[in-house]
Amino acid sequence: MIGAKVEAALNRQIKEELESAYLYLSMAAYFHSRNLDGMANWMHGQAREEYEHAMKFFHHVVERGGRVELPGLGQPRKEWDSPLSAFQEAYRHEQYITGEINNLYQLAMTEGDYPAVGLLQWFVTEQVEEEASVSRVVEQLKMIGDSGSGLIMLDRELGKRGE
Ligand code: OFO
Repeated sequence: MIGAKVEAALNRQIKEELESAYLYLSMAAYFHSRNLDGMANWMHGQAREEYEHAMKFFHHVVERGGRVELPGLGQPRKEWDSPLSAFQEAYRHEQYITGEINNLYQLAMTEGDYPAVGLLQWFVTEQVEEEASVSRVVEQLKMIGDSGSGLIMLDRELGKRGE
């Protein structure tokens, strides 16, 4: 049986993961509006991963005899100044989520909840990859600067995600 504190914290994280999916979907819509369909594709892939993350927490709570709660999601931002500023926000968001995962890990340790620690260990590792993949795109966009052809090439590459 899951303890009340960890149950509440994992429920909060389900919302965070779904809001992450929502944010990335909003970024996908922004990229479609800029005719950058490859970047939109990359964000759709990201949103799907976030949904899967939410489901990992969801099923953990259910399997441990807890009760999943689904409060309303916040409305994500809709516009960005440039592809770079959108990806920079995605990177900042991942850093924020890493902090949340680390806090959850700490809580699960303090509560002696080892099944949750096991689940969170997966997320600790996943966050390293999440940050690295977004940071890579941010750095490439910085290199591209104002080059339209560079942007189109990167858009093509990011369009291959999930192929
Ligand atoms: Fe769920 O990793 Fe991104 O937010």
